[in-house]
Amino acid sequence: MAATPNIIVIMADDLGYGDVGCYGATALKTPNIDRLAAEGLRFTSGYCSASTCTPTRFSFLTGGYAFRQKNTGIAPPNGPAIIKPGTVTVASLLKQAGYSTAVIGKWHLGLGDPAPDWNGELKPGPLEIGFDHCHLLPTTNDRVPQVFVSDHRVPNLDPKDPLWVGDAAPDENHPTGISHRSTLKMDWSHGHNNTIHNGISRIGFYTGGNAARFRDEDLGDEWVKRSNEWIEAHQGGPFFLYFASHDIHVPRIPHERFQGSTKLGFRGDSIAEFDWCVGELMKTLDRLKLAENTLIVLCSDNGPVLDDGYKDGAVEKLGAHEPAGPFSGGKYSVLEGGTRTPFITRWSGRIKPGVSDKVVCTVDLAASFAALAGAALPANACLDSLNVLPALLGESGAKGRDHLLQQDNSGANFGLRAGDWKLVRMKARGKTQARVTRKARDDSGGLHRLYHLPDDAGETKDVSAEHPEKLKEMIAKLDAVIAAGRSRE
Ligand code: NG6
Ligand code: CA
Repeated sequence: MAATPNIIVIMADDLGYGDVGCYGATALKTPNIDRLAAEGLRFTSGYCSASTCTPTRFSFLTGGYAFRQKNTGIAPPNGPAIIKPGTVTVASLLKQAGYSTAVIGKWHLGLGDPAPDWNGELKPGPLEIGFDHCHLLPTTNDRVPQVFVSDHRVPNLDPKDPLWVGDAAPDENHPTGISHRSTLKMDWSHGHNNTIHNGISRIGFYTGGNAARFRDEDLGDEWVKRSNEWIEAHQGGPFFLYFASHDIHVPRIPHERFQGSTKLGFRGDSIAEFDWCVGELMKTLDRLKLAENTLIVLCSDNGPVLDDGYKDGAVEKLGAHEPAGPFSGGKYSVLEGGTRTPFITRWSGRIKPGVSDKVVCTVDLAASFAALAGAALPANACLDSLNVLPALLGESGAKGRDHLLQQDNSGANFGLRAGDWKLVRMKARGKTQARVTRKARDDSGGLHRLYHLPDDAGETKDVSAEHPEKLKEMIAKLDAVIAAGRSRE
């Protein structure tokens, strides 16, 4: 067993705590994720740092909370690279320690400066912040354009059919989800009614690049194929692969072979597809005899949502399934359901299988992997990333975080988890709240609320009146972490 193992971070999109079997789901089966958990460590307090995609991915890569930086909210189709070249990232730290590094899947952190040059060189991007290779879906698949970005280019672009991407329709006859609604193969429910591709209307407009466009149904297969090729080519290691699945984000269009495979509609079928992807990666490691030499971390970029803009049956077919498990809130929320997600580590032969209640977060992976790889963490980088490696590896006596800030997309609402206590601060209300469980929404109640998680995991009973001292202490702690500009010493 090598001291510096390969590392694969498998990040799901919008996967909730209760969406997989080993976290309690009974309405569908996730045999591969369950196997990963059975062979590794399943965290019951594993978090991402934000309840939407872009801020979580920003903080995962940079090791800093996104609310500390401007323009880290959900990135638009023509958004520039959010992480500036030269920034210390989890990838640059590992690269410096001798790792080969790649990101395959959804990016959603912007490309180019001041905007992506779709027909030219797409830089800066991942290759300017520590990745040797990338094969990307540039934003999310409900946003235009439906093309891949491989290293600095859109592959298969025909120069005679240039790709144009914009915020407004190029002309008044441009077909949209509004003008051609009856032709759509999946109808929209809110937003998502601009340019149509593959029978699905999206956010934003584009024309051209037809030879470069992909089919939504093939995304999962593409990520697996490309990842397998890259792992195989770098099997001598050490390597770091960030596998950024688009499942189970909208539009949920799993491959035909998964459509109808669960009772939960396309949302459940996309979970089945994601589970399949996890299984394929595990198979590759087994085939190459790398399981004992590879640390896998499985996590999600935010909690669950049902109707996120398309009529895909997620609401109607939910039945008794609880996407956020026992928690309230979900995507867009600072309640536990927004950021507490499936979080599993596996390193065969090294991590003793089990369950851990230690608090760990995706923002900690940069400092923890640096420690694992023996890379020096500069004093002024990755300021909110704590080295929780012993907890990730399940070492006895290991501590997790003693506190964690959770943010939503506004960057103005916060959760503070500290031990058994949870403080919620709601400054910005009612913009993007999503009801995914049958429990409380987080836009009702006062500015500050206090919950005692062991008795009230669902954050339904504000106990701030009963515990004024604790409330004061938690507010002071939240203010202090924000004001300090960093979490680690
Ligand atoms: C929202 C979109 C939602 C989703 C989200 C980003 C609307 C009404 N809602 O603005 O559909 O795309 O952005 O999701 O357009 S994330 O997981 O990438 O953060
Ligand atoms: Ca997401």
